[in-house]
Amino acid sequence: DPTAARRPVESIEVESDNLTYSDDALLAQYTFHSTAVNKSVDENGQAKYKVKPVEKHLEFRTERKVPKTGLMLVGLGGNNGTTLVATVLANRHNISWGTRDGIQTPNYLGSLVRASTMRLGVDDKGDDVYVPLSDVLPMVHPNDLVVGGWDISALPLDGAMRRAKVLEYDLQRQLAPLMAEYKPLPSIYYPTFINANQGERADNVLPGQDKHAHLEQVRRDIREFKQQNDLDQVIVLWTANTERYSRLIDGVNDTADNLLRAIEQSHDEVSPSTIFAVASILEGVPYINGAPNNTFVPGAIELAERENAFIAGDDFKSGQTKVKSVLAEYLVNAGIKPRLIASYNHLGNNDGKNLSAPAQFRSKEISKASVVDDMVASNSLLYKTLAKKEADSEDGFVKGSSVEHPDHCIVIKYLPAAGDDKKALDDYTSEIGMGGRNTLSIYNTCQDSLLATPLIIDLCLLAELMTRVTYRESGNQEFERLYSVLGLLSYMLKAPLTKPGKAPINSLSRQRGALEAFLRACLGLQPGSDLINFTQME
Ligand code: NAI
Ligand code: DG6
Repeated sequence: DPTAARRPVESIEVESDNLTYSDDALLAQYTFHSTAVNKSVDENGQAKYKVKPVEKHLEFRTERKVPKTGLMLVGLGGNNGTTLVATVLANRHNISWGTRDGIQTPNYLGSLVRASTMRLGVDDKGDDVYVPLSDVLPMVHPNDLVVGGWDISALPLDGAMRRAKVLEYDLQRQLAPLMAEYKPLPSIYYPTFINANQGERADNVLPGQDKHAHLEQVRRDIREFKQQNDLDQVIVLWTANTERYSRLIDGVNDTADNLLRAIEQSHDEVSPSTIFAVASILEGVPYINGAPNNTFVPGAIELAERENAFIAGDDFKSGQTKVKSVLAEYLVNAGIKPRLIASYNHLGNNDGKNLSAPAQFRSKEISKASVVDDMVASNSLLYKTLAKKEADSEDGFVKGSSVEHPDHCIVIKYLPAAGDDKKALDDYTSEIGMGGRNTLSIYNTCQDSLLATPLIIDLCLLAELMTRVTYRESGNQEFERLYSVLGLLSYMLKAPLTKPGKAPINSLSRQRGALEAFLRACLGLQPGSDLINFTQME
């Protein structure tokens, strides 16, 4: 029975009236607790807060059958694409390889879902019990993913893996025959969106400049991939070159209908990534943006909402920025005031080569810089609200911000000899007590693609899960899908896309906390709390 085969062993059994098990679903009753705050300022300038605890009664329904899932990568032949396929194949076929340190076995280290645990509760001795995240709800195993996709470079993946220079020779040697079977589909190439230096690898492109024809071709590709591999679900993920920003133009990309018309008219400002996003939305498959491009122009978000489709982005949060989202939070929450954050890195892979032009670098600079904004804004004791004139001044590093901000700069240099081993240096200089200064100097080096690959896996596995969860407020008849923009995937993303008008949350611990709370809610369990542990109350 193929259905049974696709249902992973559920190792957690909840004994509670809050959770009902049926053959095909978990039905959880969940009370969501929040705190409503009304802030005012009295005549003496003193802030006053009126607070009300709020409860919302929800039901979550999670389908238990795990679908046969395909992952289509845009940028399949790049460093991340080839490393992802190689990682899945090495794990699936249990291929070990020799290194100068001995024999290395395959694994999914770096994946939140496959290599991390969460605290489920306490045992009868009061000791914490941890479970792998992958065991909390039925989820796809990455070994079962059917991977395919597009690249503007035709090189089959054995050659593309060699070109990427990420993996050890002995692993490449063993994987080569399996990798050779993967051949990227021709893709959309509009040269103005990526660095001109990428032109030399663009030998696998869809003909012509008719953007509507390109949209239809990508839609056909998704349907055919699904059909040929007998898939129940497909996730499309952009891990192709960083594009320059698309200009936001009223009447072109501001609404869903205007965007569709702009594609019909092959408007210059419609990027390849936006066409992939629109194709995925129209095919009803989740689309995730792993690069900093502003793929999700307002019209694309509106289209996703209208079609009840799932989207998420932007830009994998893999190394330097992940650390920043932890350090900035630590400093600001400790009452220490970061005054200066300088982040440099140099790398020598094709990503670095593409980012060496100003327009592509600018996309990356925006997403890397935004990650401290909410933490800075959270502490008005450290950072003052600026008067309008001050906020608009050109002097500061951040223009137009209404909150005082640390000086923050991002520098990326392309040095080919560094290959995929990115070297990142950060200086965090903060103000401490009584006018003192504290400098933290971070040196972060790793293979960039080996950090990014597990994030791709997590994004795919969690997005798939989120397509199987529906909810309703008590009293409502119909179950609804989650909101189109999957903000719960923020942990993996540098500049989390949110519902228009909602500010992103960049704190890594809050991002992880929200994911854990979601998984627990689907089992009818409240979020974990350490109150008892720390107070030693029985
Ligand atoms: P890469 O340059 O090795 O791979 C990108 C691939 O996309 C290339 O094979 C290129 O031929 C292809 N491509 C370009 N335009 C395309 C199009 N329109 N359609 C299909 N294929 C296209 O880069 P890498 O290192 O794999 O990174 C991929 C993306 O992920 C980049 O945008 C990068 O900025 C982003 N990223 C990477 C992180 C990492 O740690 N490796 C972290 C955060 C983001
Ligand atoms: C150089 O910064 C290249 C980029 O693509 C990064 O490697 C990538 O965005 C990862 O960034 P971070 O800041 O999370 O290490």
